[in-house]
Amino acid sequence: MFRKILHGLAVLAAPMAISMASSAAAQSTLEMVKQRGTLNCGINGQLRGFSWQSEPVGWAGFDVDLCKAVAAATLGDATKVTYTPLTAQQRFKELADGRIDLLVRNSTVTLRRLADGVEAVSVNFYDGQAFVVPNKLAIQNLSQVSGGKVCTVRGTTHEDNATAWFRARRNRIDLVSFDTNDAMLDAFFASRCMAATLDASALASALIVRNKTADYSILPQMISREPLGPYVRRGDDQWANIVRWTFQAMLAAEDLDLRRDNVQSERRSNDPDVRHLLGVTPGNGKALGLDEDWAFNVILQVGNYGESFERHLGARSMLKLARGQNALWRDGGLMYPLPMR
Ligand SMILES: N[C@@H](CCC(=O)N[C@@H](CS)C(=O)NCC(=O)O)C(=O)O
Repeated sequence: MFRKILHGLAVLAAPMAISMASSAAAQSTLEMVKQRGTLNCGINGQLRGFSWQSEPVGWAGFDVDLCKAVAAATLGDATKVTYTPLTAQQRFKELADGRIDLLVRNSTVTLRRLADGVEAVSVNFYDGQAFVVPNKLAIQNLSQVSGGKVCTVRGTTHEDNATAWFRARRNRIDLVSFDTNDAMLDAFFASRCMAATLDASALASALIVRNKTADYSILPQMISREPLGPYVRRGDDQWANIVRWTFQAMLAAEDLDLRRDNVQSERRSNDPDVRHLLGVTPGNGKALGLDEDWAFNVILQVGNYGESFERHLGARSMLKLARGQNALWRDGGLMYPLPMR
């Protein structure tokens, strides 16, 4: 009898032991980042304005700022980031396999990507797919590209979008796909294609970096919506929330006019929204598993959304992109900060 009970216990105990071992091994992403002391962030690396490396600045850009912001929120230090440049094709596998904690790589939020097991937590840039053509071809609108060769990057949303757009108009194009942006642009500027297609922001960046604005034009027609945003691995809700609310803190800071140069003194503000955001009124930090000054660190070290946009993409940058759809909702854009309560 006793042996029977013992046996029964052993049968029960075995799965318990396995599940305890696996829960001890399954550290949360926040714990891993803290233990490592650095955030592993996957970026593009070839896209001036979004993620780009230069001396003596190091990595800089609008996407890089979001990596820095998450490091400031979680580690209190925006410089504690290890950047990994990834191709379009590699990016989601690197995230799913745990080699990066966060992917901020001009990545469109789509149904298939989410259904495939990664999680998009925000839209940090509303974009659309555009086409660039050489001025010498005198192309005025996109249908004139029908039947021609179009250069594109493998593993992007652009291949399907472009094929579908022409097919819907009973036309076709000859897609020529490359693994990297640089290889694609080299081919396009060497006249191997009639047009090249990318996110409009990426096209603007490429023309400026390669000094081609005089001889090439971006056609005004956009064929898709490309809501770009940060991705995290599925299955760690706390981490998803940390990234989501770090981005929201940057938007809320713009709305409340909290900037790098005034956030210190604004800690004495009487505005309840400011006090909640900066952790003077505690609670948000605890809810996310972070120090109460997490958002204060983001704003002090990286700045608000508008500051980041202007620095890397807007008036104060080489790209000189208009805020457009990326303006705050009260200025007619789509950026709508959620309540930080
Ligand atoms: N937003 C699109 C496109 C993203 C993308 O990868 N774009 C190309 C053109 S800018 C790129 O970044 N290429 C760089 C590379 O793969 O090396 C997507 O998520 O699929």
